[in-house]
Amino acid sequence: MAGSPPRCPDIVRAAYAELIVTDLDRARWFWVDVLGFVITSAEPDALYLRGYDELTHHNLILRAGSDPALRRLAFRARGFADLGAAEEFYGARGLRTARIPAGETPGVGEAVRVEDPLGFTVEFFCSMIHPERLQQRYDLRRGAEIARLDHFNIVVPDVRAAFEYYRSLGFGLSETIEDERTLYAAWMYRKQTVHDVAFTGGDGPRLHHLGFFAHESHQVLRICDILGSLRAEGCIERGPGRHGVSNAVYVYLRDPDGHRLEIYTSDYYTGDPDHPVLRWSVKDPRRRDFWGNAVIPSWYSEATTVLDLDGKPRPVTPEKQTAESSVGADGFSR
Ligand code: XXG
Ligand code: FE2
Repeated sequence: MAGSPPRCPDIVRAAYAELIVTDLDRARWFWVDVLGFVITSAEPDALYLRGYDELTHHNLILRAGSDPALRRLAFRARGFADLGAAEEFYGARGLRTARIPAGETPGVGEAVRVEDPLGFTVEFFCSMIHPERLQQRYDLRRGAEIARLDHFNIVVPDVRAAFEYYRSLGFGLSETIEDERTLYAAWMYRKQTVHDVAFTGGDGPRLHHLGFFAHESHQVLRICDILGSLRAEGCIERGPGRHGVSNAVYVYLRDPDGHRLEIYTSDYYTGDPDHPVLRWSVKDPRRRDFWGNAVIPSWYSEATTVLDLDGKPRPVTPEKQTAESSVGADGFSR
């Protein structure tokens, strides 16, 4: 209809990501043998992985390639009409979109891929096959007993612009780190948890980490013990600890290509329509670790290159705002 605003896709949740890894056997060792992801299907150059609670085909694709990168982030949309809504929403902003036929990605129905205003390649799909349920196959569980994907954390040069864009996509805001002048970080959701997406200020677009849910904090500790026993303690980058923001228990790991992931558990429900925002002062030493432990500098500065719709690396724009690490009080800057 003439004059009506472009429709907005109804997003259900953060669903999966595709990472480029430089040695698929080494990546399989880390993600499957050590962390405990389940292989739903395998191709000579790709693995399709999920957690034990995930009822759909995959949460993560690992694809062999020459340089480590993020190929795309994928959100589940509610229905088929939302694919058209995504084309309208991004097309109206002059951004590239592409229709992807059903089955081009194993297990996934027809989809729409876009280059979003922040420079990320994002997919919207509304159907994915349901393989065998593994929730009660306790006999199969290994490693961190990953349950499912929880969230994406992306590095952006302008956190407020990222917040405004995701708000226009219908995301709710759960928590922030800020001062009177600057929004340093924000956590936003569609499913009823603290977040599906969060923003870290820095040179971007880059992927900061993929957050995977485990059911209990002992799984966070156990994966650290396993990595220590394997003399792979160098994969532990930050934590274990309890976050201030989200109240979750966490550890950040780096895979053999340097991609960062988080094992994350015990955050909280955000589904009430009047859910109140929790705003942390950037000067609060408990905001990123409730026990006041320092954030290692690499956590703020290192991140994964992102690819455009054609698979080419995206150039990064330098951080526009004051860096949180230069004003924060989390121990690193103490
Ligand atoms: O998932 C998260 C995080 O974005 O990875 C980081 C929840 C909280 C935090 S923070 O470091 O701010 O406590
Ligand atoms: Fe996270």
